[in-house]
Amino acid sequence: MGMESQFIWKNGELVPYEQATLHFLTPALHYGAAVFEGIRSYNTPKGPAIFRLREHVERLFDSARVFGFREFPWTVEDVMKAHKDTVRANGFKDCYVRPLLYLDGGGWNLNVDNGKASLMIAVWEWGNYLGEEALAKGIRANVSSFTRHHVNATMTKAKVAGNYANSFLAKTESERLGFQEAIMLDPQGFVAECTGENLFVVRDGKIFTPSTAPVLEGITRHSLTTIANDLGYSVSEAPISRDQLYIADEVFVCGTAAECIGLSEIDFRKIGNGTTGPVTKKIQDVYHEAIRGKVKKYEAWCDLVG
Ligand code: PPE
Repeated sequence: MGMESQFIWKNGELVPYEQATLHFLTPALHYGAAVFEGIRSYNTPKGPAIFRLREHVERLFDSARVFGFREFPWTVEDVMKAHKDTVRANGFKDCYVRPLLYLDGGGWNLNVDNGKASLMIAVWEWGNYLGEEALAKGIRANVSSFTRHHVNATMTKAKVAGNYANSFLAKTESERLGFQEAIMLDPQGFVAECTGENLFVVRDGKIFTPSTAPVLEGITRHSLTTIANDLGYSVSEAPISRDQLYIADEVFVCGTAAECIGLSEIDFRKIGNGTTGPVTKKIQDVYHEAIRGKVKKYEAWCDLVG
């Protein structure tokens, strides 16, 4: 995967890609003491636009607050502008955008207050996260042998870098077993989310998703819920058991990187017709139009880079 770009935004200025480096003794690297976002910019009829930029930047700040950062020298508006500047400077039409707010200089002794916050923003061209065939055919998933975080362990609302050790365990196991994604259960045994996506189940024309309590409050989850409601589907939050996945008509997962992808098979059991189901397809189609600024009522989700 080519992650190169011309510039990376670092603490207030755009620096050449090669210069966005860190010292080995940056505490964030040793303890995962950093928070991040995954954002995408898409080309729209009015030019490149960052999808739901404000919501992502607000969640970045929320993650920082949850982790314990108390001071950072930027406002939400500053950081939104920094994202646009970075996308514009690199000239990409479609790209993934990755801000990371990390604990820098002097943060040893496991106390956030002993370090300071630094922020970098990178962009790169990133195609379909779950593979080129995933869109039409769906992907095969397993239920992970690893449990998702307990709500009072690592704080599931925050995209803390260190939290992703749990995702690494599950995703590596899943791919080594020959699947493409892992579904993780919460400590009570109910379906939580995937390693980098939220999850929805369709049964008898109704859509269900786990409550946000133990999972990341996905922005794509919110967008798809809005689209599904506008298409006339009811979407409710409900506890979902492992066997409810097996007997669902459709299961789909969503995230900024993955977008909206159906699951064709879970734990060697075919889901529905074993490909992207009809409800998933309808929602997926509208989402793909919406992110590219082609649906009037969702135009406000596309923040023009200018
Ligand atoms: N749950 C998790 C654990 C998660 O990481 C993501 C995003 C989501 C749900 C969906 O959130 P949202 O993007 O707001 O709809 N995962 C990001 C990082 C993936 C990665 O490999 O890194 C993403 O999709 O950008």
